Amino acid sequence: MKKVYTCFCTDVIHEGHLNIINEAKKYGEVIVGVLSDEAMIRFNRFPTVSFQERLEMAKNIDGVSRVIIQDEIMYDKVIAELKPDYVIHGDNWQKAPLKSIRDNVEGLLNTYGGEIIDVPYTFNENVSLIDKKIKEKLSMPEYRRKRLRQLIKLRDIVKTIEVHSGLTGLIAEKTVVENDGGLDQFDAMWISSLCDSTAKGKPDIELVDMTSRFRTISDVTEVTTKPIIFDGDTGGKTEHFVYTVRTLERMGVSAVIIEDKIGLKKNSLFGTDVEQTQDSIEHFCSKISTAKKVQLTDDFMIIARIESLILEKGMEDALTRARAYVKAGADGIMIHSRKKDPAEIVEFCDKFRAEDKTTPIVVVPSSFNTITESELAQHGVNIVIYANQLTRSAFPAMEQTARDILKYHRAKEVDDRLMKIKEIISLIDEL
Ligand code: SPV
Ligand code: MG
Repeated sequence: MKKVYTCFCTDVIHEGHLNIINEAKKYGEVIVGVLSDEAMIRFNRFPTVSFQERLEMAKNIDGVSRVIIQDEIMYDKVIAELKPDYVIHGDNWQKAPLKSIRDNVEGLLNTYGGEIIDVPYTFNENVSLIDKKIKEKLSMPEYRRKRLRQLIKLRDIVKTIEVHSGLTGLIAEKTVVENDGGLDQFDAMWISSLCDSTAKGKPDIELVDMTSRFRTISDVTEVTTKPIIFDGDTGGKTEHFVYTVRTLERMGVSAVIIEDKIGLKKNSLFGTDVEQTQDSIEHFCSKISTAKKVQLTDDFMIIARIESLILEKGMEDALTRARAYVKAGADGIMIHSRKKDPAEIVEFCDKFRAEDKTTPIVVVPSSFNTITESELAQHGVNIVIYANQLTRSAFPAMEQTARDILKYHRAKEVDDRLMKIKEIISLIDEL
């Protein structure tokens, strides 16, 4: 009997999947691959049910003879092992970004005369309602909040991009690219104090108040499902910070990062060009431990950010603080640097990892931007944050458009580089 293979990366079996199985049955024995969590989050969304449950779901479909695990998006391994006569899939993979997967399968099948069967994708009200419901579920606080801890376990490095509005949230949520023979997307979002303030035309000095920062979170959560790391600046007074933690938990934020500075906070990238004061170890530790006590969920993370390298206090000071903050209850450490050379970050990570194998390390490579994600991961980094690149790319583009409209006394000359009106009006999904 011929072998027909299909791969499922879904939390719910709906009529679209059953249609594929029914078609597949016409060609031979049906084998279903269930995509692993690790692979699923690279191009689709985070699973809302466990891998085990997804396996069971596939096993229970009438007409499925065997269920196997597919642990990579691309089919190389699975096709080499199974040598299916046919691979069957919805025809939605004829378009990017899924087309790269279809191309991969086509190339592999061509080597021995296997064939692809494209089944018309089932678009109907019921299927799109199921799809919407899964998304809605992922955006709910109790699902979103715990996802950062899950990602740290699943990913070599959690890729995080800055967002400061619904629109930038949509970019973080929806951008999927074909890269290095695979598909990729961001894992999480960073609500940067710098970009949240800049978007409001304000300096990054804790001037934009928490009510306004929470409003930004709310704008982002309304249109996204990915987990959020909130830039909490210094956390302010401990008596205030405890309330911030409770609110963030309630909103479904996964983590807050607070930096060990006191008094008027200025952006770290000014370094020692401006006056900034580092907090005492004792005081900052007490802020961490007090907040950990009021935290209600096990999911939420309080991450301590060390400014010793920024303020040129030396590596030993940074490491001493890291140890103390972890002991005080910090769920992670962020180490920051404004040097172009990543050497001091790498040195910190290696030394910290030599004595602490598990506490997550976060870095923000705005200045030391030559180091790659895999190099960071090799030095024990768990979360990388691209903290301001979206804002820094948008501003010059908008400014140039404004200049050109003034220059030409009309908008025709700028039109070619603009998003089409049709695209922008259909960018936002309607309920
Ligand atoms: C931010 O994005 O606001 C940060 C990172 O705190 S940095 O600007 O590098 O200090
Ligand atoms: Mg900041």
